[in-house]
Amino acid sequence: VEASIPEPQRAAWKKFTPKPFETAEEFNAEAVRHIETTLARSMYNCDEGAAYAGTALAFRDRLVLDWNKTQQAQTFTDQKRVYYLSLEFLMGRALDNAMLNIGKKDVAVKGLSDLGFRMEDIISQEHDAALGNGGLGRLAACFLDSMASLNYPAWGYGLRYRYGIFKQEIIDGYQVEVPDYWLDFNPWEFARHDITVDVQFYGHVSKYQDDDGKNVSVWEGGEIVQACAYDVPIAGYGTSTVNNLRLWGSKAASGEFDFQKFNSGEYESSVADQQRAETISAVLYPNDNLERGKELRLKQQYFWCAASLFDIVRRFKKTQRPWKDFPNQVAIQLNDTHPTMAIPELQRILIDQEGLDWDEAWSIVSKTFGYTNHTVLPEALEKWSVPLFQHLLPRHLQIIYDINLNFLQFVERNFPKERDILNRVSIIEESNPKMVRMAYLAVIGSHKVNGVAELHSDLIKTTIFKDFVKIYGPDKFTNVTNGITPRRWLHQANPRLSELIASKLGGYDFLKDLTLLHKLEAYVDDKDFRKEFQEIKYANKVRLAKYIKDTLGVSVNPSALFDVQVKRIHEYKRQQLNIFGVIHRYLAIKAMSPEEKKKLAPRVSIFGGKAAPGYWMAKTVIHLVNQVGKVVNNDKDVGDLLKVIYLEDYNVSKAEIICPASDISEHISTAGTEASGTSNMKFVINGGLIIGTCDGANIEITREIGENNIFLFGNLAEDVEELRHSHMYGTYTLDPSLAAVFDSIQSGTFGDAGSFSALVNGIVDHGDYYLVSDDFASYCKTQELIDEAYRNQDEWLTKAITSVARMGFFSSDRCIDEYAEMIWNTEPLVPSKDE
Ligand code: Z2T
Repeated sequence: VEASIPEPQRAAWKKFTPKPFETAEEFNAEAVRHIETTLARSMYNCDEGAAYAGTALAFRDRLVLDWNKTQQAQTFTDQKRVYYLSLEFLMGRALDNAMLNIGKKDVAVKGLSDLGFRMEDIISQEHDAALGNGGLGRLAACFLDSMASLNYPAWGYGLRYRYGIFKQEIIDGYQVEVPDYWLDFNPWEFARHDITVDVQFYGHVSKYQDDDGKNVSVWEGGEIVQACAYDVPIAGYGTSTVNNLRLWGSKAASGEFDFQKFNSGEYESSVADQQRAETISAVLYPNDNLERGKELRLKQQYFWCAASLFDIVRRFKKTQRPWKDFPNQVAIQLNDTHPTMAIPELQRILIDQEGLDWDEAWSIVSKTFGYTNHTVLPEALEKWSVPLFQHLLPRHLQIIYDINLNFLQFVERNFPKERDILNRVSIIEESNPKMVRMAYLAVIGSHKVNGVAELHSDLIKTTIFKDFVKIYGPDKFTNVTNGITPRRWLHQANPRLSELIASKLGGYDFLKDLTLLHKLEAYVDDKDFRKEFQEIKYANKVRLAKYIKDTLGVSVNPSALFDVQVKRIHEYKRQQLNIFGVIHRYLAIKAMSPEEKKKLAPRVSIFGGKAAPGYWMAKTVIHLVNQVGKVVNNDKDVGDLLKVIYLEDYNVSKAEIICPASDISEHISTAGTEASGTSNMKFVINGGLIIGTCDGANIEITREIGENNIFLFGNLAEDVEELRHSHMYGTYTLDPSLAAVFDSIQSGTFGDAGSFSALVNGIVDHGDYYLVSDDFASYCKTQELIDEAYRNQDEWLTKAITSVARMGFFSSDRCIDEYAEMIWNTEPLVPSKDE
């Protein structure tokens, strides 16, 4: 309050409130001013990078004015806020998104062209903000977009990694990782040097009795690391709401600690302390669906949770409400188990610092949190060793033991006859060393738990959380099927398609209510519409073909069927099934007569995606795809009929070029392993068809678009367990055409056979855990159906248009409304039109 301008002086202030630009001229005035002053450059050294910076700063100014107002209004009305805690926010580029959300892109296009620049060139200057691995991180980014667009008072909390996900180079067919230092120039963040939180690690716990004879625990000693806030404005589409994404950077705590060392001549060791502290927020762990139990990762998690909770509690305390109001004012969503430390941290704040009793505190805690699970893969479920925990966070370990004790007593009272259940549901796994099971802690500390697609939400109830359904009843568990923001994934990535849709639907309302797309079905037989739709797909393929030519030097025919699989490389996602299918096709082409060849639709198989640096099998798959490409692309017998492309460094901005350019995309995980998948949605909404297994959101996509419009194949989730069992104990015969593929690999067709033996042996000798052989025949058969379907371009087009029209369900706006209604109990705060 002391910081605010006194009433009598406010008129003077208001007179100088900056006016946002409206015209191309006014935009240029701002951009040029920024280039000349903020950047200290002139027209004699204004390259595209400088023009990007000037454009970004001009738009940033507009954003900041609305941001200030939004935050002010949210504080003033003091409604319930949502806090989305995620270790990953895979934002991609911000400029185009900002221009489209604000609605002034046309003005900037005109202005920049007056200065001699083309908008595409300027947009492509921006470095992706790649603070995430894949689906989980991109989902968080789509959710931020939707929460702002729907006017929910919501903040994201994350870590400000100095290095995002590594950049991938393909050298001699192998993945090479290059560090992604992205902060050289980032106009989208604001360092809040005044907003810091001290975070404690290590030390020990002492017990005292206070004056009332109450036991108090005090966490003492250890070391302090400082969290510094960096804020990123998150603009909504077609609204003035601008929410906040707060990212924490780590620094050595300033003050006596440092100072003492400095004065006693330990300058070097104080520099070392500084560097050790900064290490906490230095790098994003590059694993998707894998947890390796590293101490630094636990440090990251606690650092970020402690800083965020302190900040949230500080904001709540300013309202001077009683503690029991906390869950009515604050909803915290845990994006997977990574932020689970927020649960014992809030309990610790309430009992150790605010003096609440355990039960009162726990009732507040367990009403505040919701937990979203994103995987059932056992290797991705987080467990921390108790000794590590004890060392790093001794007080939190005690609190977790107490949470566990209370929980187990509750279970024992309710299930007195069941001996095993206590062992099964205990937060502490009685292994050597003992482990803290974070998913169980998240379930116990939250009021709702959700999966991310119907099948996945059913699976968590029958597998990993089965006992908890029995204990709490089924209502604690729910489903929110994932979605994507149509702003980035349709309007921004595919402006021509968006424009075509708008021309038929009478405007862009569908970008805020995606179910309006259903009206497109009326145009499925409209000649002009069909022609334009088809031309747009072709133009997008031409753009991708040019990109492939420019980056890889390979010419691909834009009339060929573009078959795309881009996602993290993982055995469960089965890129190996795809490349074995490609080899099968190659062998078939080699054996074809000229007549047969004439009937075959030319294909371009496009792969892209990063392997975790330590994931050797995934790297082998990348190598195989590249080796196959080398052979196939240079085989005169094949010509245009088949090309195999590996796109380097797949990321968000590349996805924006790739998704609109596919005819078929592949979503072919072993049934029951892909929790949802979200790129499937991005491809279909851009007029591509998909080949997929009955897994994750594929099932609901089928329900929505109709089974005639999707190519499904393979075994069902319910049969996976038995099939795996039969591999190990039954008689197992390798699919014969897969055997032929393996023969060609082993005879050295694609280079040294030894390089790929682990890949082959995993299937032939080691149980084929991901059921590649079981699904191979069905996969190849379905690929033939696709060849046939593609020959009938008219029918293909009908399928594509119908599918787009039926994708309304998959907007992340729908997800956010469901979370708000079922889990957060929050309402939008619609901004007022006036000042
Ligand atoms: C991730 O991207 C996903 C799940 C994880 O579980 C971790 C990461 Cl980094 C811990 C993905 C799922 O694999 C995918 O099916 C889902 O669509 C996505 O999260 C968003 O829910």
